[in-house]
This record gives sequence, structure tokens and C-alpha cells, in this order.
Amino acid sequence: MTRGRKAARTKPSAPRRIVTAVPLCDGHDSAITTINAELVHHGWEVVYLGYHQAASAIARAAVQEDAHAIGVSSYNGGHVVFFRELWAQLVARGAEDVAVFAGGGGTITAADAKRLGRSGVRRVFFAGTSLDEMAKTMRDEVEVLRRPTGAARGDRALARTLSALERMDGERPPAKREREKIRRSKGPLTVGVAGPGGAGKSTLIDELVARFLRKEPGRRVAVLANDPSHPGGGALLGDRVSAIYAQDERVFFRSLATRGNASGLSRVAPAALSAVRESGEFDLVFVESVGIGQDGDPFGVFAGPTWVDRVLFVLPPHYGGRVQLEKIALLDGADLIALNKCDDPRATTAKAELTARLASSRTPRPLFPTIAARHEDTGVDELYAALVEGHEPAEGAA
Ligand code: B12
Ligand SMILES: Nc1nc2c(ncn2[C@@H]2O[C@H](COP(=O)(O)OP(=O)(O)OP(=O)(O)O)[C@@H](O)[C@H]2O)c(=O)[nH]1
Ligand SMILES: [Mg+2]
Repeated sequence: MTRGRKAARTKPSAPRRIVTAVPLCDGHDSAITTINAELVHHGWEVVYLGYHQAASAIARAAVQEDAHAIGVSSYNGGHVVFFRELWAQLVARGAEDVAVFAGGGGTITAADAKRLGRSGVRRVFFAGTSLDEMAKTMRDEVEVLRRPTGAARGDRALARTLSALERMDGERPPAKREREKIRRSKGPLTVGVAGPGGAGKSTLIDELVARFLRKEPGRRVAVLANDPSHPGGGALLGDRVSAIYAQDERVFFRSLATRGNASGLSRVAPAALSAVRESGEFDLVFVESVGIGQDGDPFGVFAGPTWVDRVLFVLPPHYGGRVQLEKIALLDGADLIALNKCDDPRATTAKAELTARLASSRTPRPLFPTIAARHEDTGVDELYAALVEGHEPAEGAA
């Protein structure tokens, strides 16, 4: 065990990170939604996985997200077995330093709570404890955690490197130099994905990941998913909710909070991308921006040569009208444009308006109509083919 009051404390300026979820065969997500909001309010970065989550998926996420804690809301009655398995998964991954917290009002008894304590659960919360008190107790428990400082391997090592970059924010070499470095180096195909909030960026990335996993056996893919920090420092990092295929061992998925950066990405996104590329582990990397507005340009398309190989812009059918389309800068700068949610009745008009808009652009490009919410969508197949077309495999790739 690597815990104790004498342990080295994490730098106070770095927000605490927690992975939250509801277990397999359990759809009771209303309590965890409340807990998520409270933790964000208390300055935590909350990586929410959603409901129906396997113990292995939660443990993997905790490692890749370099989380200080895991919070699980359990109502299905299987908590004793589930938390034992979660702890076994954490131990197998060398992640016993992650604090596990649980709750589940009507189902976890006081006797069970004692048993859970023997399965690595640090605290079970019941109704009666105020939300404020829960958040404070969890923070206090995490404050005394000894974060491992020794050598790590695999995803854990990469996850810690990314956290170190986040902690160094402000002391790092300028992002400009990182971007230059990426542009000069040969490496995996890197795709920047931008678009308005809720357009389906994460869902679409997940479907593209699924195609990569099928077509490139044995190869790995990484996703760096950016989400906005709240003014108080907390953040709800929710891109993993849409990432079903990220549960595959060949996927490395890391959520990055913007921590006050207004460009649509975390300030450390270029450095994080460098680290992911330099690991030599991946053949394809997606960088998802936060939901952007009409003048958004997270990947520097208009500021000079962009630091990703391709920029994919994702738009939903409810963008407004033709005038709004004229205003969206990235429709002129992105390499590929997807109109997602084509199952929406507004998609027919949107397709016609967008096709006309792209044809009249100085750099005419085709439109890729997609339905990311549908598995095996042929529009996503065509988008994937266009995305990877013409890219030389990374050095050392089979
Ligand atoms: C609301 C509810 C539902 C809603 C869920 C809505 C949603 N999206 O979450 C609906 C109606 C959909 C529902 C459906 C079902 N439910 Co229901 N449901 C409940 C109910 C009434 C309340 C649960 C709840 O949300 N409480 C509100 C929270 C905020 O309060 P709390 O649980 O006390 O939690 C506190 C602490 O524990 C803590 N906490 C909780 N989680 C966490 C996590 C962390 C990290 C932390 C720090 C703290 C923390 O914070 C809370 C605030 O104080 C419970 C009965 C009960 N009294 O618990 C049954 C209950 C859980 N449901 C039950 C059942 C059987 C079902 C169904 C199977 C019914 C059916 N046959 O269809 C389905 C299954 C749905 C599914 N897909 O899983 C059973 C479970 C029995 C069991 N496990 O043996 C219960 C216990 C009711 C019963 N007595 O039979 N349910
Ligand atoms: N009907 C429909 N819904 C979709 C489609 N693609 C995604 N969605 C849903 O749209 C919602 C938002 O999807 P996300 O993938 O999280 O969107 P996003 O652009 O990543 O959102 P942010 O990261 O918050 O900006 C989710 O409920 C998805 O299930 C689609 O093709 N059709
Ligand atoms: Mg997203």
C-alpha cells in the first residue's frame, strides 16, 4: 500500500481528478449526476463515464486519466462483488493509490459498507451527509494520498507524463515551439476535430476509432479530448460518455480541461500531443476541441500551417440558416467537413445549404453526411476512408 499521512502531497495548484461511473446493469445515474455537479463546484475535474460501466473500464479510465479517485454510485445490489473486482483491477494495474468512494442510498447496508472497506473502498456515503461534507471528506482523503513517483510503464507512464505537463503549465516551452516540433516530426496521423458543442464530435471520433480497430489489428489509437473548465477551476470532462470503443485496450483516451485557456483547447494540448506521438505507441491520434463558436480556430488553421495533419469540422443540422453558415470560419479552413445527425429531419435542408456553401468556398470540398449515433453508418465509412487516405504509416509501422 502506498498511503499515509507522511506521504508527499500533490501540488495544491493542480485540480484533483476523479473518474465517476455507475456499474454494469445499473441505470441509476441521477445521484452521480448530482455528485458530479457538486465536485465540479468544489474545483474537481470530473471525468464522467456514464452508467453500465464494467470494473475493468473504470480502472482503465482511472489509469489513463491519472485520477486521484474513483466515485461509483451503485444501486443494483451487486456492490460487494463489483467493488472487489474494481479493487482487483486497480491492483493489477498498479493503481492502488487511487482512492475509491461509493454511494447508493437504498441498497448498500452498513454491514456491506464494512465489507467494502476490506475491498479497497475508502468511504461509503449514505443519505444524511451533506453534499458539501462529502466533497470536503473526499478532498481530505485525497490530500493525504501518496502519489507514486517511481518509474511507471505503458499507459500509466504516458498518463503521468501528461499530468506533469499540465502541472508545468506556464513554465513549459512556448506552445509555438511545440507546434513547430510536431510539424517537423514524422509520426502518426493526427486529426484535429472541432465543431459546435453537442454536434457529435466524440460520438463520431468513437465510430472512427471503431473502424481503425477493425482495419488495423494490433495497432493503437489515442484520443485527447478537451472540455471547458468552469471559472472556479472544476470541470465536467464528459467526452468519455460517448466513447464506447475507448474501452478497448488498444485505445488510450485522455480528457484535458482547458484550465482557463480560451482557444478551445487546453494550453498543454500541443505538448500533450508531442508526448503521445513520441511514445511511439500510436498510429492514429484524435484531438477533440471543446465546442467552438463561429470564429473558433483551435488548431491554428488561419494562423499559419496547422499543427495537426488534418482538421475535421463537425456540424449538426441545427446551425440556424444560410447566414450562419457564411459566418463559420472553419468551413473555409478545415480539410474535411461532416454534417452529423443526418437522422434529424432538418438534415435534408442542411445538406443542400452546406453543399452550396462548400462549393462556393475558395477551396471547394465535398461534404460527408454522417449519423454517428448509428453503428455501421456508410457515411462514417466514407469519412474514415477520406481521413486516412494518402497518409504514410508512421515509421516502424507494419
Ligand atoms: C430514483 C430511482 C429509480 C429511477 C432512476 C432514475 C435515474 N436516472 O437515476 C428509476 C425510476 C428509473 C428507477 C428504475 C429502476 N429501479 Co430504482 N430506485 C430509485 C430510488 C427510488 C432512488 C435512488 C436515487 O436516485 N436516490 C437519490 C440519491 C441522491 O440519494 P441516495 O441514493 O440516498 O444517495 C445519497 C448517498 O448515497 C450519496 N451517493 C450516492 N451515490 C454516490 C456516489 C458517490 C461517488 C458519492 C460520493 C456519494 C454518493 O449521495 C446521495 C445524496 O445524499 C431507489 C430507492 C432508494 N431509496 O434508494 C430505487 C431502487 C434503487 N431501484 C430499484 C429497482 C429494482 C429499479 C428497477 C430494476 C425497477 C424495475 N423493475 O424496472 C429499475 C432499474 C433501472 C436501471 N436501468 O437500472 C431498487 C433496487 C433493489 C436492489 N438493488 O436490490 C431500489 C432500491 C428500490 C427498491 N426498494 O426496490 N429507479
Ligand atoms: N440523433 C443523433 N444523435 C447523435 C448523433 N451523434 C451524436 N449524437 C448524440 O448527440 C449528443 C452529443 O454527442 P457528443 O458526441 O457528446 O457531442 P460532442 O460534439 O462531442 O459534444 P461536446 O464535446 O460537449 O461539444 C449525444 O447524446 C449523442 O448520442 C447522430 O448522428 N444522431
Ligand atoms: Mg465531445
